[in-house]
Amino acid sequence: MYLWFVAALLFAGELSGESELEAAEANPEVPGVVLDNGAEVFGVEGALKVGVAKPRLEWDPNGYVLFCPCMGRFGNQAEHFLGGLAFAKAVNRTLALPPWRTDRNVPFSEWFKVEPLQSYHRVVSMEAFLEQLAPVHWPPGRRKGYCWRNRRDTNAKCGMKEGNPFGPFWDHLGVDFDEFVFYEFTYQQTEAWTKEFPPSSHPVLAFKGAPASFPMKAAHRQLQEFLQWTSTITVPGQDFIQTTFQGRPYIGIHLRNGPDFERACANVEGTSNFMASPQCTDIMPGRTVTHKMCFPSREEILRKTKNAILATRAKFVFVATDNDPLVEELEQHLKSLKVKVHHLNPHLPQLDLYILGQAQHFIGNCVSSFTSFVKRERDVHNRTSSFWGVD
Ligand SMILES: Nc1nc2c(ncn2[C@@H]2O[C@H](COP(=O)(O)OP(=O)(O)OP(=O)(O)O)[C@@H](O)[C@H]2O)c(=O)[nH]1
Ligand SMILES: *[C@@H]1O[C@H](CO)[C@@H](O)[C@H](O)[C@H]1NC(C)=O
Ligand SMILES: *[C@@H]1O[C@H](CO)[C@@H](O)[C@H](O)[C@H]1NC(C)=O
Repeated sequence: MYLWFVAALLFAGELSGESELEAAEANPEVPGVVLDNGAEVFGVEGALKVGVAKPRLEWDPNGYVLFCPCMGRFGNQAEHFLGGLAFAKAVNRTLALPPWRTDRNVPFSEWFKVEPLQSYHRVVSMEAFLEQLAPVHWPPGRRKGYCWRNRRDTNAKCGMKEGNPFGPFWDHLGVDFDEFVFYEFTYQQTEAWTKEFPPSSHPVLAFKGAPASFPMKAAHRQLQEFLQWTSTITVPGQDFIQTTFQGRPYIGIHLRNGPDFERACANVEGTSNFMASPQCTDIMPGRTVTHKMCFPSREEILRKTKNAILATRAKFVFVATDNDPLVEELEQHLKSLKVKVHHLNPHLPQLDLYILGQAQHFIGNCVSSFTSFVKRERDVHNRTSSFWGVD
């Protein structure tokens, strides 16, 4: 039953041309495969566009924003990315799309299309920026790193490449920093940025972390519209959905029920803000975070899933989790409704995100930024979502 899916995954793996990308990273003189006619083939989408000439980038006199999405895992990084994108637009600089950080650098365009972002603001891939523009406009020896510092902390250190993932991130891109610049204002103070750091003397603002807050600003959630999956994710995702549900509706649920969340949730009761919680507390004035939202009981999960099944008459549940998918418990509880429960545990967590995004209804964990990615994507498409512990 999963054979097609496995085949699709292998296929997608081949398309992503990992070995080619790695070779390109090892030797920046060879950015892609050069064809007879002088055209080059790049990465995932590029592999399909054989014969299209590589566009030469033009330097943007308004300057660039670079940053490492160096906090947390994918959900955190995605919230930070959208804030960084909004910042680049606010200061009217081109954004160099950072690679995502796992145990390696994943080129931005491996998982997300670049064109949709261009309809919001000027962006360029980090790899293309470094290959085509940096040698002339941001050469080694003239690379400044920008770090925030508290006004009173005159001994502050920047440490652009100190620790993991900061060091490996820039090493992977072949970037070292020669100088540091401190700033003391916030990312919202747009005028301060343009006044203190005009592009003429500060062409490239390379930040240690994302120029954005976490959790993200509510106003930036709608930027999710411009984050659109590539075929690396949609092809195996659609294959799984078609093979498993055959066009019929399913309920997607996200369970963050491992020991890390159990610990993290221990003392949340009554706090006003915890990790991604504004995604559900925002819309309910005076609402605080509860333990039930953060670490819902098995009863709550069974109850809420059953209600969603009753409301939609779906016959399938798709469970995404970092720990216990509760497959038997759910099937037992939904036995009289003849519901089948599926869990995939994919090699790429992004596949779980995609499949959750496509469900008839989604139930997620309000505190989790893995959930918040799905919630935002579903909001963009007018699909319904709810949260454990929130009625
Ligand atoms: N495949 C899969 N991985 C998950 C799931 N839930 C969590 N994870 C993994 O755990 C990571 C959780 O980190 P984030 O994505 O930053 O989201 P978060 O839930 O806010 O968690 P913290 O970063 O620990 O606060 C994800 O990026 C995944 O790698 C899931 O349902 N499926
Ligand atoms: C923003 O930057 C672009 C590209 O450099 C430039 O054409 C445009 O005039 C700038 N807009 C403003 C409001 O400065
Ligand atoms: C979602 O709903 C809004 C408001 O009704 C509408 O403008 C928008 O086009 C819808 N989006 C999609 C993807 O259906």
